[in-house]
Amino acid sequence: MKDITNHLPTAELQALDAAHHMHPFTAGAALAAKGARVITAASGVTLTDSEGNQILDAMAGLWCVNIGYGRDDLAEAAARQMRQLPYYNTFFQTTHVPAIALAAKLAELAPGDLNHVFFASGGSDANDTNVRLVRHYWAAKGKPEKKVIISRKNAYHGSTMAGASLGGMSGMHAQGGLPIPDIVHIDQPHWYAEGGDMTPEEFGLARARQLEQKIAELGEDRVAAFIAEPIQGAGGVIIPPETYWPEIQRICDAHEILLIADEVICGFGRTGNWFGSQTFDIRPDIMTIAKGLSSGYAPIGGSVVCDEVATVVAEAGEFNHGYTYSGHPVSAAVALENLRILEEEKIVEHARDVAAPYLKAKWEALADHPLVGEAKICGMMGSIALTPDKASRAAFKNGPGQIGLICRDHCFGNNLVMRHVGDRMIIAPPLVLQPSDIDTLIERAIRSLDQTHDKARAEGLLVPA
Ligand code: PXG
Repeated sequence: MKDITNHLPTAELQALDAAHHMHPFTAGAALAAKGARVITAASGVTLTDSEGNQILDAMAGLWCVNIGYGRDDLAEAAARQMRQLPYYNTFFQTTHVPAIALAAKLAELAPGDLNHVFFASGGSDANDTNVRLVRHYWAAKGKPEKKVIISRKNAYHGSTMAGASLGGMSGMHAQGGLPIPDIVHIDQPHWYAEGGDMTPEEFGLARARQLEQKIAELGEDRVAAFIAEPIQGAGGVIIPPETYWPEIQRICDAHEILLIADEVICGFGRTGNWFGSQTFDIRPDIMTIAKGLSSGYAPIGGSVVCDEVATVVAEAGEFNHGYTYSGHPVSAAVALENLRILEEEKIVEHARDVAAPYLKAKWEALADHPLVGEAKICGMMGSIALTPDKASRAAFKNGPGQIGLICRDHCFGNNLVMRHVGDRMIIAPPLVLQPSDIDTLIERAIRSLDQTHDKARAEGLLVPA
């Protein structure tokens, strides 16, 4: 077979891709007919594709490249570790320095008494760990029936059997026999779409109190944990009303329910603090981490666990759980180097004090666009809702996703990666974004919104549901 390199013509790469590569969350036949965009290189906040386009990546890859692309120090850290010790496991009473150092560093960074780390390869398998861990914890405390986990509709917690079951995506539950038993879902705190005539504050309380109602319905002695993202990411960057999290915290405390904060997207600076739990004053018993932990340079995730849960599990004998790559030395070394850079270069502070305030002012002004019903942002994750009727927050008559997709395609055409979730447009750019990048981002976003508006109007699509 001939070498497959960046130098092959795009069409040839696309044909090979279509013939052999199955893409995640993709309609395979439709993509094969169209051809995937081939990304060949990246630097800072900019991607290069096989046609030479320079694209501003306002999604930081898949919400993960927090420190930006092209950092040699991370490449060096990986190469150094590969030469020193490319692999060893952490089973059978062995350990190694990268896993030790990373666990200790995470214990230092994580809030409260979250002092213990169980490593995984990403966020999905870390959430699988969480399901087994919390059930095992309650069983070890003599309460084996305390095993139901409450989650939320339209949550995203991964793609494994447990991760997708915890998630509340109906399209995922419809495939492959999900959810697994003893996982239940309450409604999401999505005021714009579901809040009706309530104020956001009333609605936040009402949605939080569904947790208390669900606990009462199931019986407190059956509920192990509640899991939630501080801000729903894949669901459409849904920032909950201010009343929501304090009430959730009160309910978990009052009913002896473990609180799992899924920080896979919100962690490592995304919301302007190290963790989303700090931004919303949440005191989780367990945090799920991945993505920004290594800025996506190497696959790694994990569960950061509080003293009480870790101690009970440690004293309960063997926890029959683990992955070949739990604490993989190369991934751990890359993650450590990433955390060093985030700290030493004060990138979280840059996001909080420089990039986020500048971006917020410009992002929120998008709400003035005729196609935009709301524009919300927290730290470095934002969303706008597209609507045919601003006053009523109406959805589009043709159903969700049509206008969002048109807008996403215009963004691509304008060299901007801005995603759509239904008819919400979302961004989560690298934290190292500078004000001049933000000007470019907003300029391209407005151009894309204008083009979408023109097309939707011309085709008679601006009809409220
Ligand atoms: N929890 C959260 C909150 C996530 O956002 C996972 C867990 C799973 O992590 P892994 O590393 O197993 O993928 C995620 C991942 C999207 C999209 O379309 C989002 C994610 C993954 C794939 C697509 O926005 N988030």
